[in-house]
Amino acid sequence: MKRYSAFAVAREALRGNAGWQRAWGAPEPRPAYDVVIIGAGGHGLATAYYLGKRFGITNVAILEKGWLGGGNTGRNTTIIRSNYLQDASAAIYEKARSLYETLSQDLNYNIMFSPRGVMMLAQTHHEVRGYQRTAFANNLQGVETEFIGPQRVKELCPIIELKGPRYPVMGALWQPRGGTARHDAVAWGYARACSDMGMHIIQQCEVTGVRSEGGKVTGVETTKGPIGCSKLGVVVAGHSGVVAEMAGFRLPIESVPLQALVSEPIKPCMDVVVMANTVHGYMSQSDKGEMVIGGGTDGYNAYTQRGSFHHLEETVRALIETFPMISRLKMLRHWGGIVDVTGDRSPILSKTPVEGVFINCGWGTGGFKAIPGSGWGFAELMAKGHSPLTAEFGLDRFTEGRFIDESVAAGVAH
Ligand code: FAD
Ligand code: PYC
Repeated sequence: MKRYSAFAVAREALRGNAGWQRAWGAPEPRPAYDVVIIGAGGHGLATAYYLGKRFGITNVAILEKGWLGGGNTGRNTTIIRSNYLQDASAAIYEKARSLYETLSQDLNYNIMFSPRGVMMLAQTHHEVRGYQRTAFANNLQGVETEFIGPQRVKELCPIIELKGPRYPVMGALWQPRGGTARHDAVAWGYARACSDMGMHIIQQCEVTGVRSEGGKVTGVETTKGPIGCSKLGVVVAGHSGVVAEMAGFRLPIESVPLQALVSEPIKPCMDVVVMANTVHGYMSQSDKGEMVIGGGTDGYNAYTQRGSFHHLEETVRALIETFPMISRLKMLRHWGGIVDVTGDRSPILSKTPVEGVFINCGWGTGGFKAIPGSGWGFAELMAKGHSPLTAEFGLDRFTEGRFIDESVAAGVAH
């Protein structure tokens, strides 16, 4: 694959852009691969990439029922932070954040990482104590965060109203190296690099069954025919329960809609990301100028990629009290995704009861930020059977009662 560079842009500008190559191939499936990954979202693609890059495993197919990046990876609001409470979480989210810093260079693909800083507002005494505790924990974990007072909040984000009608802003948990990245570019960058290593990304190929013999996986049934494999990674976010059922086991997980919306583009007015979890809203400004907005999950299980209208109203109300200057903005579009939520709001990266089947799911409302770290650790788990990064996130924690409670750090009401 030819490298992208300023020189390549200049060269192609002079010859009518005729020399660009396809970013990834469109192969027909082979009868079998060493590894099959179900789901070409960020986590599935990153897993495949690190299988190749770190372990030299490239006889890999990534099967996607729709188009790559068309699930939650292409629907999220792109917030990246690693300010979680528990050590196991801080390790994997901080690994991801640090990989994001150099991902554009690593993939030779501009993912537009923007470490503009993320703040989570504290609007009750309880939240002040909670976020101070997180800041202390983060300092011990080597994650750079601090608890800041209201005046600093206002300096960093002048459009905030500190004395809201319901809850005052009492401070914030501030992560200066948190930020955003372009979500599609993360999927596209990994896809291009996987394709370059000879892996097959097969779109419009839905997995409809999992084959096993003597408790060991042998392949999958798909809408493009059966495909054999000796290792299978299930990385399908909101459909994890459905695919697990095909393989014959159950997951402690629920699928719920989460939606987001963007406004018309306006001049730059906000160069940090703000999450206001007590009132249930968060906002950042995209490079195009749109205000990117989201709130909590819907309160019922569903598989529709849209959300309920009353939730939008609640989110917009919350943001207008936090940022009164947006009250006259027009909203351009809204959309939803299906997120997979566990009881302790932490992911599952695990072996399963079927030998050779590995599951990566439960990222819920917050898995975009984790994509590189998750792929790094899950690839190691699939290649070697163990990874220090994923060890705490096994399915066995639900039977052993070793929960990794991140309900506060999740940041999104659900
Ligand atoms: P996905 O990107 O959903 O990929 C799974 C893929 O599996 C899909 O493409 C799907 O089509 C495919 N698939 C499913 N079933 C099958 C099958 N049977 N056969 C073949 N393919 C199948 N996280 C953050 O960190 N920050 C945020 O700001 C943020 N905001 C969010 C806002 C919204 C509105 C939503 C919906 C989510 C948000 N998230 C956020 C969460 C984040 O988007 C997800 O955790 C993450 O994208 C999950 O990635 P994934 O690769 O696991 O799943
Ligand atoms: O996990 O930071 C997050 C997040 C923000 C919006 C949705 N998820």
